[in-house]
Amino acid sequence: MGTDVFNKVEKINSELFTLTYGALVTQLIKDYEDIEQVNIKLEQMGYNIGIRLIEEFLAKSNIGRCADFMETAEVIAKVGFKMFLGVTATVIDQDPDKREFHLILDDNPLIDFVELPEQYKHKLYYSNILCGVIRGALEMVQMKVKCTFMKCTLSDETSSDIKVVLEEVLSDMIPVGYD
Ligand code: MYR
Repeated sequence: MGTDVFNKVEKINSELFTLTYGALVTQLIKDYEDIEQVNIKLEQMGYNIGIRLIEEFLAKSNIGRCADFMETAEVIAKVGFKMFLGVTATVIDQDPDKREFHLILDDNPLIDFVELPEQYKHKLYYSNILCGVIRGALEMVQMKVKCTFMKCTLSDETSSDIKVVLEEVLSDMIPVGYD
C-alpha cells in the first residue's frame, strides 16, 4: 500500500508538471501572437534553466568530463533526461566529425494530454524549452551548441527529434563543477 500511495503522488506530481507547462505555453501564445516568438521565448526560458541545472546535474550524477561530443550525447540522453524528465532519449545520426547528433525522445511527459490545434502544427515547437535547457547546460561546460526541434509528434510527425550541433568549444571558461 505504501508503494501504491507513493506511485499515486508521483503520478499527480508528473501530471501537475505537465499541466503547468501547458499553462505556460498557453499564456505565451496569448502574450505573443507570433508563434515564432513563442518558440524563441520557450528556448530562452530553457536556456536560463539549463545554465543553473547543470550544477545539480554534475553534483548528482558524479559524471566527469566526456571524452568527446558523442559521449556527451549519450550522457544527455540517458542520464540528463532521466534525471529531470524521468525518461530517456535515443541518440541517432551522429555525424563522422562528431559534431552533430539527433535526440529522439522515446517519451515526453511535457506533451502528455496535449493536442495541438491545426493552426499550430509544424509552427509551434511546444517542447522547445528542452532545446534551451540543453544549450544552457552545455554552455556551462564549455560547449556552445545550436539545438533545434526538427520533428514533433504533436504535429503528427513520426517522432520528436531534437538536433544538436556543436558550434564551438569555449576554452577560456572554467566549467561549472570542474574548478
Ligand atoms: C562534460 O563535461 O563533458 C560532461 C557534459 C555533460 C553534460 C550533460 C548535460 C545535461 C543536460 C540535461 C538536459 C536535460 C533535459 C531535460
